[in-house]
Amino acid sequence: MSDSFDVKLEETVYLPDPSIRDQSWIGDYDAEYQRFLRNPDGFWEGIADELEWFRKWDHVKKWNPPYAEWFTNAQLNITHNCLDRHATGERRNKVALIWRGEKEGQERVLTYRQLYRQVMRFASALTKMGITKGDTVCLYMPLVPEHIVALLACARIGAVHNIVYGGFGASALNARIRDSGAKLVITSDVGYRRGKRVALKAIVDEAVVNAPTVEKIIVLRRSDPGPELFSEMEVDFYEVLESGDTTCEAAVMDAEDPLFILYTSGTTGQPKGIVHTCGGYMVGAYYTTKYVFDMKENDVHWCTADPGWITGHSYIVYGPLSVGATVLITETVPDYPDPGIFWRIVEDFGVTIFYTAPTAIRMFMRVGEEWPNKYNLDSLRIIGSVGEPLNPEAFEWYYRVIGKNRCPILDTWWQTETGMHMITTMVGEPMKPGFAGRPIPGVVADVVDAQGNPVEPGTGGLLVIKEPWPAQMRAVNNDDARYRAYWETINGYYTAGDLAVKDEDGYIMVLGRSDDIIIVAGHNLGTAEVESALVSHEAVAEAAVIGIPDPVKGQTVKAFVILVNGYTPTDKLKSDLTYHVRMGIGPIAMPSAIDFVDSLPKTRSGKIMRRVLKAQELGIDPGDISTLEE
Ligand code: 6R9
Repeated sequence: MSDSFDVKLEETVYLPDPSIRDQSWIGDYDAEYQRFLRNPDGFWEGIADELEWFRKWDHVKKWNPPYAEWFTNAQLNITHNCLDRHATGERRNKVALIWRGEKEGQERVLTYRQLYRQVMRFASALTKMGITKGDTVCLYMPLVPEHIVALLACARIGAVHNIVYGGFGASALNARIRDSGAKLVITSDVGYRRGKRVALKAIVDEAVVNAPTVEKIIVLRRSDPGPELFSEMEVDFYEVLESGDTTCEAAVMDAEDPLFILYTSGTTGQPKGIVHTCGGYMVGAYYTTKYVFDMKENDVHWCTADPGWITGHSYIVYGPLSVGATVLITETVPDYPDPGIFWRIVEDFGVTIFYTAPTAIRMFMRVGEEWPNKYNLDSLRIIGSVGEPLNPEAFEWYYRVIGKNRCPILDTWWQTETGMHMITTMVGEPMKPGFAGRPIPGVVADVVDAQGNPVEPGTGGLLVIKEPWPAQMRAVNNDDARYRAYWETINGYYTAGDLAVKDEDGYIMVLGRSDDIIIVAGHNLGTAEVESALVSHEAVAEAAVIGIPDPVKGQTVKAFVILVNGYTPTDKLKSDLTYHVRMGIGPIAMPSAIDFVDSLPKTRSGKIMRRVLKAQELGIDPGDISTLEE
């Protein structure tokens, strides 16, 4: 891990209209932050009290480092707060979910009452199938309302959901099913992407071979005519739904019962199954949705992520629904049928809060402002970014062209592990392009050296969180050592694995990963996962991958490959290997370049020094290479 280093900071400040702060839920950031510092447990208790519990807590938190419990002995069900609370009250006929397909006119709308009833019905049906509290259910679905119904139904009965992004291939899906021990897989015959069908069920068929825990597969049939279901294991989504009773009480969950497992890329070995629990996660997702997005009753919230990522869990589903908002979901990608499609959707549905990734913003910049300028974006109130650093050029473009110099930009830094936003510039506060901002009230973040000492403003270091927070992960599934490593690497602080720098005002700029994770278009990939996909090809003896800068995707994968004796380096082999990675992990992991090499730089202990490859590639100083083998 790198120690501290100097960073040149150039700052521009954008001052929002004072009315934004006056009308915001958060009000005065500094006062709120001080209020939190004076009484952290009291602060979180106040937030938790805004929600409904079946039984309240004995303690706000118990912190036995590195193990945390939040809201001990409290009882709740997150779906009660996302559904019952609204559907049995004044929001019953409020629109909960708007779905827009790829084609204009493909629209579905579900009110809170309708969503509530569908979820209960599906939850009841799952119970009848033998799914009970604590069972794991894997969801591998396109972004359609049934996806949201299925995941909420799991939460309603206390089944632990594991959502796997539909862009992952069979071997990645298999690894996740096996590690989580899923009993049931819920999928769809196809998804639609850029006008083409993506066969999801075919990938599930391959992934469940050698996955002995899987007993049933529920298939949502979207194509017409739908595929036949052959095996005993397979059941139709709507037949299942119809077999359910019209009501289904929410299971009484302990605050510390698991709610979901979500896999994120590990630096070494297999992806890590991050475990989140019911109580603390609910409070964190609710708090940040309401106070960071400043979500109000009439907002139409569009987070362009997929439920397969943490961003989708927290800011498509649990956060906005717990607040009682109207949520837009769509299968649409940003550049099909043309790069104006997102702005057209904003205009058509009157989106007020728009949350996307820097990679999309950079793509929009490249195609030009004539696309957004064709549409009326007056409904927008707040625009956000997540997934990687939002570089100042992209910030400025986003602020001017999309936000019309009027909407605050929320550049939100957080992780699968944190479950909720951690660092941003709260609405109404001065914004600094390139800087995510300051820790939100409730979070204590800092930039430190390898020993844990805070570094001076302008000096780069490691981003850490110093105090526990409710939505923190509780475990890495089946791997306590990897869980402990987060808290035990630097002085008992939570190590995020990111490099960062602070300025004099405490604003934090996130510089990128300090470890072996590559972020392609906002999606995290572990170098190890891509390398093992390459090595699984018969021609590959050894492989190393690095992230190289890409103007649109942030980074892309470059691979260095040593061939097995007897294989010849050809362009054909390059495309075979690219295809092989695509099938194994998915399109996002496909190398943009492959070099055939005779050897790889390694440490004496045999670890590949990707840093050296990277330095060579970028023509920069590789730093300390004393551990490099001959
Ligand atoms: C929410 C999410 C986490 C990693 C994180 C960091 C990068 C996320 C960022 C950002 C700079 C931001 N990251 N948001 N970097 N500025 N606003 O993306 O979770 O998929 O687990 O990725 O993404 O490197 O450590 P996850």
